[in-house]
Amino acid sequence: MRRAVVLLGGPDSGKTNYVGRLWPELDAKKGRLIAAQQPNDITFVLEVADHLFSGNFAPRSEHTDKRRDFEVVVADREGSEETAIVVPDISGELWRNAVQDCEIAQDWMEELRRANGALLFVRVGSDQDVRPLDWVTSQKMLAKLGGADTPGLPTQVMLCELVRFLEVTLADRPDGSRPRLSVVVSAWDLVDPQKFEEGPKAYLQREYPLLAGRLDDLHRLNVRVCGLSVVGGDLKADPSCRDELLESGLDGHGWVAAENENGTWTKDSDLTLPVAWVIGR
Ligand SMILES: Nc1nc2c(ncn2[C@@H]2O[C@H](COP(=O)(O)OP(=O)(O)OP(=O)(O)O)[C@@H](O)[C@H]2O)c(=O)[nH]1
Ligand SMILES: [Mg+2]
Repeated sequence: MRRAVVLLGGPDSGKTNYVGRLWPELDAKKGRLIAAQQPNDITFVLEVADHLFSGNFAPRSEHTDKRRDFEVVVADREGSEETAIVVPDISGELWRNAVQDCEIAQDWMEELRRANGALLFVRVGSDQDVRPLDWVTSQKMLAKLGGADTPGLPTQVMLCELVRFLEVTLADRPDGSRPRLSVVVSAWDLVDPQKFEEGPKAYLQREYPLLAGRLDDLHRLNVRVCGLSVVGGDLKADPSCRDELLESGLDGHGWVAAENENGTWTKDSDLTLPVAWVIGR
């Protein structure tokens, strides 16, 4: 069976680094999902993984108008039926343009229709995050600028629109149940212990209240929120995380913050979790 899992999110939201980390995780065969066959062409994924292996985050996919697909056949560890998953990595710039112009290219539209699940990325501490401006102040500012430079589309407005795309396009799952959406708050290693404890849902409520409200009110999609750290720390600011990685490789580095039944959050070392849930039974 072939399933598409769509990866969406604004610029700099962590999509590419996740795809690059997902492959070594599937290949290590320790998580809920394992690679069942060697994929055909994964040059782009290997390139991203190489950055991580050498102790750096992979650079953003700015100005690439080509989508890059990661296709792999997976199974769960009990050796259930194999599922081919296709994870297209499209740059956040293109997603943002699609929202701004109210237009999605035909081939993505078809991909979304075929997909029965998606991962929506939001990142902690991104300088690409666009905040809604105070209306009065921004009017004054715009008047001063002569209206030349309009502020960009606020990130949470863009995210709400992406959720709407998903609502109208994603197909029901083969068993007739609602399509699933994993909302992934990436770079979750950057938050302090208290924020970690409150969890990524509370983070969304505080930082992107419009999006959080929208997610609470979704009837068509089954939503789960998680936090993500692709290597367990910040390779740019934390030399010890980098050294450890260089010494012992990717295996065992990185985690997903998942919600327990009692509402607490814990780290799960299985990085396939957001995808496993989306395609799982
Ligand atoms: N600390 C930390 N930073 C991360 C993590 N994942 C991604 N980042 C940071 O986020 C930046 C953007 O990540 P990308 O994977 O390039 O994001 P993207 O969504 O593919 O961005 P576009 O290609 O522009 O759409 C990286 O360069 C890192 O600086 C993480 O797990 N932890
Ligand atoms: Mg990218």
